[in-house]
Amino acid sequence: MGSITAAALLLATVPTVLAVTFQVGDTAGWNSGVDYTTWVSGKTFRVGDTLEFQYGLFHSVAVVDKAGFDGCDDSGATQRFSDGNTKFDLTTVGTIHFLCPSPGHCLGGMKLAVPVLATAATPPPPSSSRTPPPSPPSPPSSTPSPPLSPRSPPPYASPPATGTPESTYLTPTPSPSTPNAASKGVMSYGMIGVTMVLIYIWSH
Ligand SMILES: [Cu+2]
Repeated sequence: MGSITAAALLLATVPTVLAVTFQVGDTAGWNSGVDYTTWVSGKTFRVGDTLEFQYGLFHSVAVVDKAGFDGCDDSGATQRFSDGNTKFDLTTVGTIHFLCPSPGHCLGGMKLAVPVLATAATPPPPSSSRTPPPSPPSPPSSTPSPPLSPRSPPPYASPPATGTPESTYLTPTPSPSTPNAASKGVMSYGMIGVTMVLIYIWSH
């Protein structure tokens, strides 16, 4: 997937992805006999998320401070709910404390401390660190240049296959150097190769 597409998808889905509704206690709900410390552990709560408390007539929800939480004292509760299905929006960073004010319930463990983190950081700029990787250094070109000065008899010293071998042997003519004629050079190399082959054959 291209980075632009991924970024667009991410941006398009941020609002729905980040808002999570937590069912407090999962299927057990807000109830006695549930270990809410265990329920909280491993979960990440952020501003914008929602806690949903579902509970029966014998329970309710009180928002307290840490002292109230520790001492199971709801006298200083800042909010109370008893509708049986309380959706509590997490709006501030920090730990928020709940307890059930029914007598003995908090002491029995019906208390909940939720650490709320800030909203997930805004997605990083899509193309900030997307510089292409450095191209590997090209290997040094090590094509050996062919020898420029022929050390064999010139092309015309080599007759076609029908010629007499003696003439080839006996009339080595110095090579007229023609350094600037590329086509002549190619032809010369070809002819030199043929000549050397012929010399090899004839001398054996
Ligand atoms: Cu209760």
